[in-house]
Amino acid sequence: MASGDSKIQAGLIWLNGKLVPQEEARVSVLSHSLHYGTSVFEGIRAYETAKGAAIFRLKEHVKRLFDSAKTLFIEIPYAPEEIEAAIVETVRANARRSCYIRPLVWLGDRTLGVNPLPNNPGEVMIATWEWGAYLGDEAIRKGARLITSSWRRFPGDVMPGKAKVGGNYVNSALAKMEALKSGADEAILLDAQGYVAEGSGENLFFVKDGVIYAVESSVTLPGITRDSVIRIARDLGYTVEVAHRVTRDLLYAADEVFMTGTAAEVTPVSQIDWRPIGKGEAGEITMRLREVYLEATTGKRPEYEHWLTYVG
Ligand code: PPE
Repeated sequence: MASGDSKIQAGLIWLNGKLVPQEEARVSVLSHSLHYGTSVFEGIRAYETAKGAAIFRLKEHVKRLFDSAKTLFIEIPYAPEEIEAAIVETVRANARRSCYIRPLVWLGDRTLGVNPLPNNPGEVMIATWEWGAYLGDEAIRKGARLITSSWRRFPGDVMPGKAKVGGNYVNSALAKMEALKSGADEAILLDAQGYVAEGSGENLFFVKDGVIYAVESSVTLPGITRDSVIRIARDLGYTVEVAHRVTRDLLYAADEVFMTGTAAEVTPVSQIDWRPIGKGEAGEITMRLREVYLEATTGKRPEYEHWLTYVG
């Protein structure tokens, strides 16, 4: 998102209990997490609705943040309800109609050396900024071009892939840079056995003969968008199966492929490893799911309103 001289415009940032201007939201250069990647985070979106900004699946994201922190023995010095309230407060304070929300928990400068214990409690910040189409507007219109990365997604006994740990994203960043430098938009990471795991920041789905398959591997992040899209697809009457041990050639032969993520929302895929998927354009079922997903996030679908937290 930020490139060249541009800078993220986060306005007021919630830092350890107080809202402060972005310029004042500073951390120690001796933070354990800066040195070793021992942070945990979330990515959430707020959408503009007829009743003002609403945060999509806030509770589920905050729950995952606490689960991630537990994995690293990081103590979050607030209750989940306090973090939820702080997120609402941050969106409200910045008068955002819609935005991306990044809660981050990290270890401060009480200890260095690999052992982070007992560098607790963690520090907490919540920042918001405007973030458009994750893979660009063209990827939404024409479909994203993916390559299979030479970087594998780490197995669960190497890194905790079910947790959103900062250090995990070195793996994602390597795959993403490889994709961009190869002229593609995004990377597919295979797991250690060579089966499809996910994108660098998205879960993967494919459609074959009218059935929707959610790609699953033991190292796939349990995506909240993925869960929402499975629910929506079933409610629309589609058959959705969870597909394990998906090889890349299964994706090449699919009628449609798409990716889901908080940032990516529902993004169609037009090419994988330079092979057109289906007609080589955004798929019909994909775009139907995208449409209903965006209706759900923007409060146009009463049946999914329980997923929204109005900022007020
Ligand atoms: N897999 C990975 C590796 C991942 O990072 C994400 C989210 C997902 C799947 C989808 O999860 P969910 O957002 O709960 O549906 N990626 C976040 C990070 C994006 C970034 O560049 O930073 C996101 O979409 O917020």
